[in-house]
Amino acid sequence: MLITFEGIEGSGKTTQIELLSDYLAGKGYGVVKTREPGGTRFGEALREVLLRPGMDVDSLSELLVFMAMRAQHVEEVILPALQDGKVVLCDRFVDATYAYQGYGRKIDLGVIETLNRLVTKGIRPNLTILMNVTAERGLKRKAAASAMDRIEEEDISFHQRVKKAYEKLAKEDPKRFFVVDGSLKVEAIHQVVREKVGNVLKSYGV
Ligand code: T5A
Repeated sequence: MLITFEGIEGSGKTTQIELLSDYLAGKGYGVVKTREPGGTRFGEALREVLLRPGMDVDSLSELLVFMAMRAQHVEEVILPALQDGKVVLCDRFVDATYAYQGYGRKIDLGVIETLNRLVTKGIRPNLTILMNVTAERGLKRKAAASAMDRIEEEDISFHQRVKKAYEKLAKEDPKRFFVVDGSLKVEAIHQVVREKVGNVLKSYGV
């Protein structure tokens, strides 16, 4: 079972993954918590370079590095965990590339589709939880929490395009996406997420 969390910067994905992971582990599920960009030694090393403030990265190069990291992540972490019957909780996955590189950087969506299919070996999330907050709110949270990385430093219109893109992706695939109001309190969001995930696990007989 692959459950992905998506959303703009500071939407609260990481906070919710931590809570959900602890909750599911407490219920006896085997849980693998992972993230993109990163998730492997190779990916975490590239993440640091890719997000370094001030690094000059061309859009196509950025796309290809995200895809290289995903190929390694699928092969080394996600596929083995799924084969082992684990519940995999992944902080960002394929949809982030459509939202950021496709709609944000305006790279052809067909190219992203082809590369995503290649590097994921056809794996698709069973459930995608989209944390929905305004770009202003998300960026304010991030700015209060830590220094901004290279992508977070993009102008507000870029982040607004990414937010709209996520909403569009969710509308196009309503069976897979579950949209959560990310402006609610942390515990209130966790309750909603927990209930949804519980129902989905039940529907898959997990
Ligand atoms: N990227 C990624 C691409 O461009 N293409 C791709 O294909 C992929 C995979 C790094 C960047 O990579 C880009 C997108 C990103 O720009 P990342 O690792 O997800 O992606 O970035 P992070 O910086 O780790 O995470 P985010 O910025 O997205 O933040 P989160 O995880 O959404 O938010 P979180 O939980 O860390 O919370 C942020 C702050 O808000 C508080 C938290 O305590 C924290 O201080 N908070 C709340 N405050 C009030 N109410 C709530 N409900 C709150 N929930 C959290």
